[in-house]
Amino acid sequence: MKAHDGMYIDGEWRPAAGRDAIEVVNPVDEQVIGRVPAGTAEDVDTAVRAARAALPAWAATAPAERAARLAALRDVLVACKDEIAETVTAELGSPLKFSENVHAAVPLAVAASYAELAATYAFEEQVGNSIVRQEPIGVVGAITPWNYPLHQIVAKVAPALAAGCTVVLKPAEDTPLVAQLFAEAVHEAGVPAGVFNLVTGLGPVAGQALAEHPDVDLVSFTGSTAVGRQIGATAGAAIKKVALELGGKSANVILPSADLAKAVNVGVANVMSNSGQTCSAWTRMLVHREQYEEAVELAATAAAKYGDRIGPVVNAKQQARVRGYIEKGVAEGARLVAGGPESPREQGCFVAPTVFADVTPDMTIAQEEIFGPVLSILRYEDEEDALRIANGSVYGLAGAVWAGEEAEAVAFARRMDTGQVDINGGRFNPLAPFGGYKQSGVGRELGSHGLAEYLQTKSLQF
Ligand code: TXE
Repeated sequence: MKAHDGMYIDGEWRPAAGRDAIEVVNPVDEQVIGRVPAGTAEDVDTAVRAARAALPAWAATAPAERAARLAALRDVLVACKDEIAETVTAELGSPLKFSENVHAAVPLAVAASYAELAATYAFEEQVGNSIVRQEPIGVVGAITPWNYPLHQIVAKVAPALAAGCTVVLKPAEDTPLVAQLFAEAVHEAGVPAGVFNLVTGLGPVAGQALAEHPDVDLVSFTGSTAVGRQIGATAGAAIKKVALELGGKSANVILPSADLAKAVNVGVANVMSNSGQTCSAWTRMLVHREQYEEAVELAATAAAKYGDRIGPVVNAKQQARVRGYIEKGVAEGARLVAGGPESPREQGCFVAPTVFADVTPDMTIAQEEIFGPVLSILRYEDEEDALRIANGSVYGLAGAVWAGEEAEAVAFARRMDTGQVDINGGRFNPLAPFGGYKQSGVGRELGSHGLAEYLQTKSLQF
């Protein structure tokens, strides 16, 4: 795997301030596949200065010019989509087909959507006797996780650039290689020097330095609730805007009128996809008591078919964490019907696709984000009970409802305290806003709502 030994700052690869490096490990065989520099506060400061210096000119470019750069970026990403998929597979461990169809394909759709939105968005409008302008918020500090490594980057950088902001990105330490590939693509797309900068490094060092930097105007973070809380507190003290995309514990509500087999099978696939490392995964399946045993049997059969084909989780720490949750589920009295704490392979960070039945809403596995291939199936008495269970979470990121008629599912979805609901399966829409209610976060990503996060409003009265 190709790895740069520098930081991408002000349009070029520069040596890092310190000598420390981060080893990138493939979780399938736990071999080191590359090394990237571990950035320090000094690297972050250099990058923020470059972003600040580039801001006035970039903010003043015509939206059509920014749209052209984003379209060029999309084209470069299309040209290297195989390399993107191979890189994500190497550092995240996801099966190559999944990397091609999701990890490489989704960011292309998002980049394309922002190339279009940059050109069509109403950055200025007449309201009565005023002109209301949407102006870039300034220098953005973007901190991203490893679970959808390129998507998370593009979902922040593309709208920031469309808005006229400049960016310093600190990607996850587990998946820095695809971030370096992205920096190369930005360069090739002709984005001016300093508009996008990359500092690789550890969260508590480079990440924290970026989140606390006084010359960063907006911090956009995706990751754990614990770190999000810390970043939110720091930003609050500095009266600085933040966008936080945090954890989830989404409910998949199967109403009695639904096609049960379809709902269960798609539900299991949703949780196992990306080895369960999806913040919006439908990790709580809610089934009516009369259909409960049938659903449990269907889910156990579906999960057993996946075996180790879902790929490993990202690293040994996450593997231990997920296995700890599985052990806790057993200890708290849930019924294990597929998988379990033993790894399906001797080597690598694999976790068996796991299904728990007889899960009650108060159990740890029904409340905390596991971030692994683990499904909890809960029983409900009637629709009101289902709603109470679905909304009985500190999180509110996503969810799903299945019913015989779409209208019935929509009526239920309206009452869910969550930012996004898939109706009878749903399909990804790069223009639909994504983000959380409650402790799942602050702000929205994707589409025009995602662009608006990077803008501030000025009104001129005549
Ligand atoms: O997250 P971290 P981790 C959840 C999921 C997972 C758990 C732990 O439940 O099991 O979090 O994962 C940077 N200041 N999600 O430990 O640490 C870090 O370098 C500034 C959900 O990997 O939050 C990385 O770039 N930055 C989630 C990013 O934060 C800091 C996706 C995320 O890492 C920092 C990932 C600090 N003090 C995990 N500490 C989702 N919402 O999709 C770390 N970072």
